This record gives sequence, structure tokens and C-alpha cells, in this order.
Amino acid sequence: MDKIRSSEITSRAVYVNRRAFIQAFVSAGIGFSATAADAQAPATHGRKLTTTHSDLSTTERPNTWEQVTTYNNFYEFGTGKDDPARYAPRWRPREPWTVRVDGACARPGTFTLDDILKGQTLEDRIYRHRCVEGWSMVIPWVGFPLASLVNKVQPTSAAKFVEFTTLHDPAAMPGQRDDVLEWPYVEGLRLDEALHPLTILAVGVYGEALPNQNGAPLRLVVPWKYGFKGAKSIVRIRFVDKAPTTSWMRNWPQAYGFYSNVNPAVDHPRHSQAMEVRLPAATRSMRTQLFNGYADQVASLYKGMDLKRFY
Ligand SMILES: Nc1nc2c(c(=O)[nH]1)N[C@H]1C(S)=C(S)[C@@H](COP(=O)(O)O)O[C@H]1N2
Ligand SMILES: [Mo]
Repeated sequence: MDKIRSSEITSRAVYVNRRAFIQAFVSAGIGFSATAADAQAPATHGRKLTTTHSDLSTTERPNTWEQVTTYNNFYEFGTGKDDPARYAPRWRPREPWTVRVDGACARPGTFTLDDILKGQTLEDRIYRHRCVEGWSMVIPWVGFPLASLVNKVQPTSAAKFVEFTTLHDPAAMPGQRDDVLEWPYVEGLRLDEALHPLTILAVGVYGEALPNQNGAPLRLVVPWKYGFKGAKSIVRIRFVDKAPTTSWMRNWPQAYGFYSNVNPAVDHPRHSQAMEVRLPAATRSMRTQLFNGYADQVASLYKGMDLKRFY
């Protein structure tokens, strides 16, 4: 890895904080190890992105680069929180990266990342992130509204849902040689959720191109839903007429519904959703808010729906 580059983007305070972060995890038995933090990856392209600040950002203080890039879920690289930071940096996302956009739309196509980014204004979107497992972070994504891509390909009236598929490459992604999930990783949104201005495709974090472990080069971010809705390293976006069966629904349908909206009143069979631990302070728990605090913006999408039934 490029040590000079990573020191440029990492302030002294962050390094000092990192010690406390690791300490907190060690004492909480969450299994965070110093080696994982030290194995922190540089950005995929080592590329600074030009961005503008979005008013849709939270004013809460973001987690550090280390926290955001070394405590991850990306089962393609293992199920441990430090596995993605350890194993994903070896992976080389193919260049040029392409995304197939098809299904019920008038202008399907295979687009390179450059095609997709042409004419896009990249925004800093600082969002709360809540994992169904009970931890949360504040992450300064760089991205653009998914709606702008969707509108370019002109979904037809048959398009009611959107399916997102992650790269399937077991030779390069060691986690795909285990059947912990059915591969490839698939997620989905209803079309109106996909078009919501809070829904973004992210290409960066902290003003840098996404590190592999965060889903390089392109991933979904839907801040009012549990983290697992944010499919990483997307190769296909497809418009469909029925709700896609997502990887997590297949894995455990009673636990993972299609909607997966953050909701303190609807528990996962194994994890209460009432509270969350804001990392890194493993002792600092706080109440989880309906729709992860984005209720003012998104509650109207679910008017009249029983959110216990449509979990
Ligand atoms: N392809 C793929 N996407 C994925 C996952 C995964 O295992 N594979 N994990 C999900 C889960 S559970 C979470 S919490 C977020 C974590 O994103 P982050 O590591 O960038 O914070 O990615 C989501 N997207
Ligand atoms: Mo998650």
C-alpha cells in the first residue's frame, strides 16, 4: 500500500483516535484487531474526487477513515469485520468497470464507470449508517443520486422495482467459495425508493475513490435502511415488475424482509433494533430512530403500510 498517500489523508487526531477505537473493541470483545487497522487500504485508484457539499448531509461528526475502512461487512471477502480490509485490497476491480443496466427500460446498455460519471456532480453525503447487527457509524460518502442514472435509461411502466447485483468472481473474491450466502449478492428497492433524493450510488468516501472493502468502484447507499441494502461493487442494475428476492431474504426470510427499513419497533430474531452502539465507543449506546432519523424525508413512501408485516 501507499503509505505516503494514506498519511496525507489521515490526520494525527485520527491516528490517536484509532488507538482508543481499537481499545474499545478489544474491551467489548467485538474482535477488532490492531493488525486489521494496520492493514488499512489506500483508495482503489488513490484518487481524490472533486465534490460539492450536500445539504442532505447529517451534521453529526463522521467516523474516522480507519473506522469506516477497517470495520466492514463484505462477505465476498470473509465474514469477519476485519476480513474485507485484509483481503479486499488484493483484488483489482476490472478496468474499465462496467455496469449492465437493463430490464424494463427504454434505453438499456452496458456503461463504463466513466460513462456513468460523465456530467455528474459528485456530492459529499454524510449519512448515518445502521447495521442490523446493532452498530452504527456516520460515513462521509461521495456519490450522486441514483435517480439521475435511472432517469437516463427511461424505465417503462413495467418497472416497479430495481435489482442490484454485485460482481460474481469466486477466483478473486475468496468469500464466494463459501456458501454463507447465495452468490452473486443481490439487493432490491421499490422504484420510488430508488428515485428518492436520499438514495445514492457512492463512488467514494472521505473525498477519495472508494477503497475495495467499501464496495469499489460503485455501491448503493440507502440511509434509512439497514446497511445490508447497500450492495457493493455493482455490475448490474435491472428494472423488474416484481420485488427481487434479495440474498438476505434467501438466507433467512424470517429475519430479512424486502424493505428492511431501520425501525426500532421491529426486531431481528437475533438482534434487538431498539438501540444501537455508535462506533467506536462500544459503551455509547443510543436509541435507534425510525427510518434511521430520516423519517421526515421518507415516511410518506410507506403511508398506509404495516411496517411489521412489510419488514
Ligand atoms: N456485495 C455485498 N454488499 C454488501 C455486503 C456484503 O456482504 N456484500 N454487506 C452489507 C452490509 S451488512 C453492510 S452493514 C454494508 C457495509 O458497508 P461498509 O462496509 O461500506 O460500511 O455493506 C452491505 N453491502
Ligand atoms: Mo450490516
